[in-house]
Amino acid sequence: MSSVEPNIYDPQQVEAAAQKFWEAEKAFEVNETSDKPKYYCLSMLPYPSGALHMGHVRNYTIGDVISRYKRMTGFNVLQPMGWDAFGLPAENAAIKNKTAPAKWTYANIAHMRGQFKAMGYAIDWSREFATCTPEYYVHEQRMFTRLMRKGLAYRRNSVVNWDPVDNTVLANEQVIDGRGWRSGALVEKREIPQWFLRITDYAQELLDGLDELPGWPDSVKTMQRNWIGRSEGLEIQFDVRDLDGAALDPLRVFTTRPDTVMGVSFVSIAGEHPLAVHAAKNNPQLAALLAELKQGGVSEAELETQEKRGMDTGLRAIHPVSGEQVPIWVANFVLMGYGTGAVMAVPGHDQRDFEFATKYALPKKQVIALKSPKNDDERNYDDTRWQDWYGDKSRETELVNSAEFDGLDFQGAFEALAERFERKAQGQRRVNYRLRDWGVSRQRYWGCPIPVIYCDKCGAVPVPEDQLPVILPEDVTLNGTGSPIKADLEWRKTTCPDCGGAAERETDTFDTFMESSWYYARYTSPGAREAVDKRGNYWLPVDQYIGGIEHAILHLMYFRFFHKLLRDARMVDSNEPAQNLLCQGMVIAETFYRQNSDGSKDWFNPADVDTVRDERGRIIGATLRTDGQPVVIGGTEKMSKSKNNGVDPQTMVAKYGADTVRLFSMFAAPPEQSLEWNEAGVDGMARFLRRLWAMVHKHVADGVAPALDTAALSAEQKAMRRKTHETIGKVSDDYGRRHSFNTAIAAVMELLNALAKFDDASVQGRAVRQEALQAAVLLLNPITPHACHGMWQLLGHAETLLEDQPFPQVDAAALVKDSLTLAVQVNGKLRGTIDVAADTSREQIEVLAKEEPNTAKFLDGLTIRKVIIVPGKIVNIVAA
Ligand code: ANZ
Ligand code: ZN
Repeated sequence: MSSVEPNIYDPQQVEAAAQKFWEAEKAFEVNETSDKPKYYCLSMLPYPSGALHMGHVRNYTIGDVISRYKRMTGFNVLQPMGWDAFGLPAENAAIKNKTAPAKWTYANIAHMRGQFKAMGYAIDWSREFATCTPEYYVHEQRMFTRLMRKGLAYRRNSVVNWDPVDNTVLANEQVIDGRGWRSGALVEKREIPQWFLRITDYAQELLDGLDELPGWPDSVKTMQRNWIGRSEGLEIQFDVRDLDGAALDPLRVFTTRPDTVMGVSFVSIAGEHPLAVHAAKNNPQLAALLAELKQGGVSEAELETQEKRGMDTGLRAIHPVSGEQVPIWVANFVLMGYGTGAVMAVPGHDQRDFEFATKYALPKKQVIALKSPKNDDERNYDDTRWQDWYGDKSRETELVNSAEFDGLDFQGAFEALAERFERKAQGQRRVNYRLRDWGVSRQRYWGCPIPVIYCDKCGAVPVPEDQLPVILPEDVTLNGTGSPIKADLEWRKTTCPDCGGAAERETDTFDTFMESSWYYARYTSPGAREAVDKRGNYWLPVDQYIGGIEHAILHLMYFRFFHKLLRDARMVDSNEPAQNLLCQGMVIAETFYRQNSDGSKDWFNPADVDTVRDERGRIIGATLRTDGQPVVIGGTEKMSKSKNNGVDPQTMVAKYGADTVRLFSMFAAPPEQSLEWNEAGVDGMARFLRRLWAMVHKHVADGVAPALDTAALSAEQKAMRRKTHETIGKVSDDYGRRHSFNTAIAAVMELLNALAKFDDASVQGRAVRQEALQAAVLLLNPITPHACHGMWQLLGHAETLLEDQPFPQVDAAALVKDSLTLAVQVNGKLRGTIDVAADTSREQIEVLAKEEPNTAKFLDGLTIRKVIIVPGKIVNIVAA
């Protein structure tokens, strides 16, 4: 019992001792030679912003609890950690603090690593990496050049935000109300060449793969499905006539509703559509509109809400069925990047077309009707109620005013029209995805250099593998008006790998989502010459992934995409990177403020406010500690800088110890739900740990407990022992299957309450107590590993790694009840309970039930018709 001071619980000392032991033992370093089954538990890697916040604490504590539990139940557990170290905040901090982003980042990592270690996470630190080091990103660059050669990476023009004063490209988050964050200049849209990864090639597989992920939350899978946005439809060809009636190249539209084709009264095209550009050549008014449409937002949300605008191009389309001529209009809601950039407009049945046609007085026509209308309202089409015929999928509809297609339902019409257009070579079935190729170029400095060389003769050439990595210079100064490598002509200058002529390097860097798309694989193969080696197939897929729901779409999509790229490069065997996903809820806290005369608010940190609570724990009064004057209670919000309601984990750890912080963050809420931080609750957790420690200490003060003899136990001892084993059963299920850590903790608390009442100093009484305390320590170990490390020694064991102790097992014999509690009902209503010996006869149970005082009262004056006994549970007396 080397390092543990047994009398009182001293978290600082206990935690330092446990951490020292783990470190010396290299307790959590793992390899692939174990004969145990592997378990890869991964938490999303943090951005090294400077300090650990409570969101991190919650995320990594969940991962740590699962990791330690799995290790105790016989798995070879990998829990790694690294740093998502590239990104914009480092550039901003560098400008503000006049330092280099690299220096700021590495300093933050050093600081945060210390904070992580103080939390006692069971991490294999030998695998740690920062994604901003060449040793890491060389693999990313190599992968990219291979994707280029495969045609999966390509370059095309795409729109960026341009700050005309700072002469720089801005990230979306640097555009505030349409203006540059530093210069305040109105931001312009500019088209520049950028690199893309062909994720759309994997759209169907990314969609289908979701069906193979039963361990992912449905909400995440739904978001991914919507993001991929698969729609089945037809591409239909319309012949086109120029202003003078001459034939132009035909136009193609994509529609998911070919059944409405006879309702087409015009065609809408995007402003960038070639036909629009053609028509604008001799039409200055139209040209002006096209120029205007280029400005402004390109997000779908903006397009949905924008006022509909457009103009007749004067061109005409020939309806592919009726042969009629319909006008071609430019419309601001048609996206060039989706489908074909052209829409067959059906204002009788589509909302946007309806709004557009109403504004420009274009004809509307009904072609869909309800099959069995209930009244005249439903029978008589009225174009102000187009939704009635469009939105209601529950009603059967049929085609009308559609010549030979009349009477068909949606599916019938779809098939008939698809067949007709395909036969006449006027169209074909097509599947479209909303998913776009992933633009990976960023015009920022602090990112992984894109490994491409531009040669006047050879074009864009991938950097040869033996010339990788392309190293980002770290010793730079940032002035905020552009990337230092763009300004560094020496760095840019190089020779063409193909022709040997003078050439220039690409100065854009990768989107930082690139680094976080494959880091999970790198952890499996530290030091490997390629991104992953055969160790990848030992550890992958990840068994449990844990992170924030804010990553439900982008990160998790890219992560799945990269796994498929690695698979297709024969680096891993599996199809999906992670089998189970847990998205933890937010950490929230009360907010407090005072309103200034100008309407602005001063926010006060909860640590600086004294509160009064009602009997239900709700805050009903609050005063600022420094002046004693009231502050306004603002309600609970996600912890954030803007509301100044963050609680610093380091302060909490210094005050209470890491175990208390871990315990509170697991106890206060189930992992998926919001967790409200309140210090009274933290205090309660600290008291609980002190009490447990004291119980252990008091128990061992009388010397080592004798061996348990299960045959020699009294009824009370048996009952206490049953409680211990019921608790083991419940906690195992809560940890392993349900991830319900709060109820696991509550169960151990209950066990200790029972133990506190178990006042039995006899030989077997002490043995029963020893078993219960040992179980409690092992059960809590995943959550409060330092205190448990210490208490295990108090209980008479040598200092050891509790993760290598087997998790307590339920002794089925201990669960058998000598006596049973039965509910007694009269006509199905609960009237009382009786305790009976387990072997009591049915007849005897009937007698006891009828004699139960409250039951007897209800039976008074009634005749008993029947007694139904559900063994071990209920006695129901039927009486009238
Ligand atoms: C005729 C029609 C009639 C349509 C009707 C809808 C309802 P999803 O399901 O999202 O794939 N569309 C096609 N390309 C477009 C583009 N580039 N910009 C804007 N809208 C476009 O949507 C497919 C539907 O969106 C297509 O079906 C088309 O309008 C429109 F009662 O064609 B529909
Ligand atoms: Zn060349």
